[in-house]
Amino acid sequence: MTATIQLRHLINGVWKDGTGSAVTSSNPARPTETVAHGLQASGSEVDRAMAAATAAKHGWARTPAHERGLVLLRAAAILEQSAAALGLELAREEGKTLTEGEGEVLRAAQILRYYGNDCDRAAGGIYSSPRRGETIMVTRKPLGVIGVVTPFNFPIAIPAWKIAPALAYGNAVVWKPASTVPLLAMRLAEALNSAGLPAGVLNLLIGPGSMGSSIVEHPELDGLTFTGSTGVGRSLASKAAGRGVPVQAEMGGKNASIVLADADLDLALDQVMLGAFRSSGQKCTATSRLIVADEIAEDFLTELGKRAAALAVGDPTAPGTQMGPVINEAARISIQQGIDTAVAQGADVLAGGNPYAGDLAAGYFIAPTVLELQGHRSQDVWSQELFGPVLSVRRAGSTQEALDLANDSEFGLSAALFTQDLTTALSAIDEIDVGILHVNSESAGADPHVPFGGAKKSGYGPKEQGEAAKEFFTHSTTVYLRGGTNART
Ligand code: UN1
Repeated sequence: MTATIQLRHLINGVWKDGTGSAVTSSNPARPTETVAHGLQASGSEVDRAMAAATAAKHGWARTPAHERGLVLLRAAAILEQSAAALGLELAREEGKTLTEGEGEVLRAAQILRYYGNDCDRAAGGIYSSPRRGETIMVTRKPLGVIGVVTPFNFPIAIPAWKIAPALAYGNAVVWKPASTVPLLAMRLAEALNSAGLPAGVLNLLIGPGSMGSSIVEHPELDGLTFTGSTGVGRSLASKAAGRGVPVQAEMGGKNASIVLADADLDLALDQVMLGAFRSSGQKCTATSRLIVADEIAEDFLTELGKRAAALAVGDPTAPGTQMGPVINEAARISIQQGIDTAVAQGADVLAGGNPYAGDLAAGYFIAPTVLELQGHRSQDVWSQELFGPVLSVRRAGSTQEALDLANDSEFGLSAALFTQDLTTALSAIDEIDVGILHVNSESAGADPHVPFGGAKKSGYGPKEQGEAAKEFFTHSTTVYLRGGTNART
């Protein structure tokens, strides 16, 4: 039995107990086991955090970018040194496997390194002027105070990919993580704090969902970055936009994998399994729809059903476990309801489908589920994001039909296409309407130096990562620069 950890908030460089109601994070594999416990922040703490960030923002903006970068690089080293311990805490608090948990901590470190190093790269641009004796220069300045609202499913990597660029480009941050994963939030804030971040530059508030609105409605807010559910994202985005505050919201996905007849089927099986079931399907980039070419469907789906049924589901901290629980009871209930509705609407169950009995029934486990949908009747499980280990399948009679089915969604975050035919791949790149397309790899995954974000209803505002992050977290000043005399040559 591991001791319960005390949750605190970081406000103006000081760790403080909250003054709101109790908050507990528990192990979703064994819900009676408390991981961390404390008191939530309340409205007065939001005010103090915003005031601290506002007071700190000018000093941080004026700190040489190289020095800001060094803080991020030191924080990356701290995470790397403690990856095994933090990976275990992540698995206990969020429920992904130990391997995935440790991998996520290292990914957060990689993100911090990318932005830490980016502080020593180009800070703007120089353009030629149509006028003699003049140069046009574009410089970048931080927005100011950024509100960061993050989801449960990547408790440390998603915060890192928002907070690292916000800080690298000179902003101060007020951060509200999902209240189900406060411990990992504290760990990232601790790493940045120990790395030498000045007081007030990063403030962490653990609080209820409504705290997102308090942050967005705060008069001192200069920008908002959000990842999470479509409903919350749209509500926060509309509040921010209504106040003229720049906003970036990363929301839902209903990502398709297409397996064509000429694909390497073994590769496709491996990748579809990873895309659908890693992190218990709780990624906005997870594969939740599968489209299989008619010619190969029978054998492919039989093998897929077998592999899904054979996944080792259980305690995510136990060696050998391939899939852990979902985050909480509400998620377990809504995902199981989604499965039950699909079955009632005529789906064939190729794997999973039923709630667990026995040991696993005590945790928030959902069986890896593969549902084949018949014909083209409308089915909720085809269109609605369940955010769990549930894969719905349709067969396609032609490549064109497969591509049309992939586009049959209000969302457009990611997709995966399995084919060995370059001509087909090239035309699919044009036709599939998504922000991220994987050719012959799973639908999830993201690198810090390239744009991340969706098409259609998956996102609102600019993309994340790489140059896109620099665009979002700064504004530009175009400088028409001439010498100070009349002698223009
Ligand atoms: C990934 O695909 O590895 O919330 C990252 C999410 C995404 C991140 C996905 N914003 O799942």
